[in-house]
Parts: sequence; C-alpha cells; structure tokens
Amino acid sequence: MATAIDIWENYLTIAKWQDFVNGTLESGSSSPIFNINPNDDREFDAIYLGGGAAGRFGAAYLRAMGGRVLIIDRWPFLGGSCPHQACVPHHLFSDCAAQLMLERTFSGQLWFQEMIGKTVSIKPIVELFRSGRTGPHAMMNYQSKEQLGLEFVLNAEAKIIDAHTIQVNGSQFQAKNLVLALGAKPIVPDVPGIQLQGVFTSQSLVEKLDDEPGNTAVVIGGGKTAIEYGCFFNATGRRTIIVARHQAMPMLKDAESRAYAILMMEEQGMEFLENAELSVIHGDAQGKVKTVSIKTAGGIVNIDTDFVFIAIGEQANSEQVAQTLGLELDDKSFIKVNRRMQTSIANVYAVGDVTGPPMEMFKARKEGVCAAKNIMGQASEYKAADYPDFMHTHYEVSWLGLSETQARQRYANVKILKLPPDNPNGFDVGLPAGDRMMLYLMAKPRMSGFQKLIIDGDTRKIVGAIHIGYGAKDGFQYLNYLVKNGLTIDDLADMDELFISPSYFIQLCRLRAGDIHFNDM
Ligand code: FAD
Ligand code: COM
Repeated sequence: MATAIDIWENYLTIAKWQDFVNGTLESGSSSPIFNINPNDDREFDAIYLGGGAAGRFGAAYLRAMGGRVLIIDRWPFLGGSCPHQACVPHHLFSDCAAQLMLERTFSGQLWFQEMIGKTVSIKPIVELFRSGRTGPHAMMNYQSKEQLGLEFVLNAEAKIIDAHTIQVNGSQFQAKNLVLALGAKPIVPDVPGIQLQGVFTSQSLVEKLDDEPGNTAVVIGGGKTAIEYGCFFNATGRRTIIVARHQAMPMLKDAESRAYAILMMEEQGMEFLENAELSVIHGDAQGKVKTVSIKTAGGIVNIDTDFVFIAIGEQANSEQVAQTLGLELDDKSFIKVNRRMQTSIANVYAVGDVTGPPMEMFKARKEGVCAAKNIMGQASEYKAADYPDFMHTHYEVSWLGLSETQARQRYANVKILKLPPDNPNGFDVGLPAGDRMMLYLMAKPRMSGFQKLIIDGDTRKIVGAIHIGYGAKDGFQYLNYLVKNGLTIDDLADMDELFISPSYFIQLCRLRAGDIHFNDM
C-alpha cells in the first residue's frame, strides 16, 4: 500500500499542479492523491469510476445539483484520455498537417522555406506534446478542485468490490450509486509481428515513440484516427499508405464531398489500399518492423517500412466490471445501458466511451450529466442522435444532417447550393475560401475547399451541410441546433454574415431565397 497524499487543505495553483503532475508521471509514483472533505459526513450519492470527460462532467453536474460525489481515476489528473492521448494530440498533429500542407504548397515561394525533399521529424513533435500536455492536466485539476469543489482520488486504480463499494489503495468507499466512466482503449489486432518495435497505436505513439520513424508509414484502418494521423505522417514528408478493410473515410456520407476530401489527400501523396487487411508484420534481427504484408483482392502486397500505425477502433475498459458485477455487455464488450444510462444493475450507471460509439466528447460529457440527473432524482434520457460531426484530413471536414443521396431518398425536391458550383473546371475554382485559405485561393484555387448545403425544396428546410476547409467547425455546432429546429433557406438568408467567413451558406441562401421555386446553385 503506497502512502497517500492528502491535499484537501492545500490550495494548489495551476503551476503547482503542473509540477505535481509532471513529477508524478516522470517518477511513476504510485502514491494516491486524496482530495476528500473530512468534514462532510454525508454518504456519497455516486462514485464516478474514471475522471475523463464523462466522469468529470457528470460529477460536476451532480455536485452542482446538491449531491455528494467522488471521482476515482488511475491517472494523477482529471480530464481522462482527451488531453493525455486522444483529442489534444490529434488536434496538435492535425494543426501540423495543415501548416505543413501550406508550407509544401508554397515551398520556396514568398517567405516559405524550401520543403522539397524535406522530411519533418515526428519525434520532437511528440515530445513537445508530452511536455506540454501537463498544462491542460493542471488546469483540469485546478478547475475541478478550486472552482467546482469536486472530491476525488487520483493516481489510484479503483477496484470494484460490489455495486456499492470501491476499494482504492486498501481503503473502501461506499456510495448509493456507481457510475462507470472507464473509457476505452485502441483495439490491437492479433496478427503475427504485432509486438515488434515500430508498431504503434494512438496511445503508444504519444507514450513510447523514442525512435524517429523512417520514410514510410503504413496506417491500418480507414476511420477518423487512421486518416487524421495518416495525414499528419504524410504532411511530414513520409510516404503514407492507408489500409482500409472496406472504404476509407466512410463516415463522410456525401459522395461528392468525400471525393473532394480523398482527391485532396491523394494530391498530397496519400495512398489508399481499400478492401485490404493487415496480414503479417515482419521484423528484422533486432525485433524491429521491416516489412508489412497486406492482403488485397489482387493478392498480398508487401511494403517495406519501420513504422506501422494501428487505428482499427476502440474497445471498452469493461473487463473488470464484467467479472465483478456480471453486467450485460454487447457483442463488442461495450456496457449495455438504457437511455437513463443504467446498466443491467439499476444503481450502476455507465457513461462515455465504455458504452460504445459514437466515441465523441460531447456524448461522453452528456451521458455523464444524464446519469447525474437520474441519480439526483431528475428523470432524464439521452441517446446521441442528429449530432454534427467533424474530422481532419489536412483540412478540417465538418458535416451535419443528411448526405445528398440520403436527402434524395427521403425528399422529392432536393436543392443544392454549393461551392464550387458544377462547372467545366471541376474543383479547379477558387471558392469557397476564407480565413487560412486565401493563399490557396490565389495560387492553387482547387485547394481552397468544398462546401454544400442540402435543402428540401418543398419545405425550404436545410437538411444537410458539409464544409471542407478551415474555420467552419465552430459554426457547425450552432448550425446543427438550428437545423434540428427547422432552419429554412429564408432564415439563413436573414442572418448577418461576418464576411469573409469560411462557409458561404448565408449569402448563397440570400441569393436564392427570393425565388419561391429556387434552383440549384
Ligand atoms: P476517458 O477520457 O478515457 O476516461 C476514462 C478514465 O477512466 C481515464 O481517465 C482512466 O484513467 C480511468 N480509468 C479506467 N480504468 C480505471 C480504473 N480501474 N481505476 C481508476 N480509473 C480508471 N472526441 C472528440 O469529440 N473530438 C476529438 O477531436 C477526438 N479526438 C480523438 C482522437 C483520438 C486519437 C481518440 C482515440 C479519440 C478521440 N476522441 C475525440 C474521442 C474522445 O477522446 C473520447 O470520446 C472521450 O475522451 C471519452 O471520454 P470518457 O470519459 O468516456 O473516457
Ligand atoms: C477536456 C477534458 S480535454 S474534460 O472533458 O474537460 O474533462
């Protein structure tokens, strides 16, 4: 049993927290950090197991409703995988990819350095992340303790004893309810050679990369993480091959938008092997990756590389709860919950990635809050649906609602407003374009983005929107809310645009809205 550090009486500044988290991570200390109010003798309404997005937001809400809540996390910080291994490194790498695409496009022109033949090192970027991530960690701890008044135990593995009891470092805690917010981890396929040096997942890349990868990256998977990290590897100047079991980037349903996104990736040199599967990873005498064999419809393709990135999905951290509590799991081992976030045991809730897709922050946080409300007696239901979505290529790709094909299946009179419009030059037109795209607009118009608004011409309601470029993602959060509430072309036409803005939806609508029987544009 390690000696616990009690911090309840201590005020820790953000800087102090950062030192503390840095020190704990670097030393590998196993001393738990206790922040529990000794003067509150109420029973805990809930223990949140896991203090990531789902646990931290749920616990904060429960406390705000007047309840008593404890969070337990095995990391020395709150916030979970997002700032440590997931969204934050993803956004750093995607920022680098966007910046590097700009630098390569303008290599040797204007003030841009010569980039031809240059490979950018990945390792220093990973190291930069590793040293910088404790800033957000410190912020989450400070906010949780000093501003939200949360009670927590950090740097300690939680062991479930029964549906009301948790054991941490030899101490037991009782609660009326348990909320399992244990998250998920990358799936690692069982193929020969998977243990070789040079095989990484999104987690191990940021924790363990200690050799600079060579000139070829093989990415296994065609989903968000595969494409996002693949575009980063490609932008650093490496040959990058995406190996997708079916289609790459299937989540972007609009065929024309997807075609633009894929074309722009191909023009950056990305290669795609679709309907293909990782077969064997071959190593050299030192135990390092040497060649990867991919099974394709045309036979085995061998690729020489020392760097394989696995991104084929996530699996729930549900083993312990399945064993100790005997909870019902689905066929992929995600914990089954009803719309109140209750598992098969009524006082045990599960929230966030541990309950399965969509694996997104808003869903984790909202599920955490939904459980809190139910625990505090406010009946609440949640099921993620009709949400806006996004991912990165070298661009930011945002979408909401239906694709054009889906809309045509549902509505008889679909109208499309898009940029560039259908025209003989294809994509080779300098619109859209907006912030961060003006250089492309002038010099490489085809790279200036793509966007589409899909409208039911009869009701005049917006039913779908897609934007590929930069800067529109923020707006999609709000646009989706309006679309769900029946936003029409006329409503959009009446809004005030901040011209030039990256999505031209408002002005396109205003140009068309005067015509009762408007046409595509
Ligand atoms: P987590 O944040 O993983 O929290 C689970 C917590 O449980 C962890 O802190 C862990 O330490 C703790 N824990 C587990 N077992 C125990 C135990 N036995 N005892 C104590 N503690 C335990 N989503 C977005 O919305 N935007 C993005 O840009 C985005 N990018 C992503 C990029 C990548 C590479 C990945 C993999 C995911 C990304 N996601 C993104 C998804 C997002 O990160 C997750 O949906 C979100 O972090 C899930 O939160 P959670 O609270 O359910 O799980
Ligand atoms: C964000 C982590 S990086 S949390 O959702 O605010 O806890």
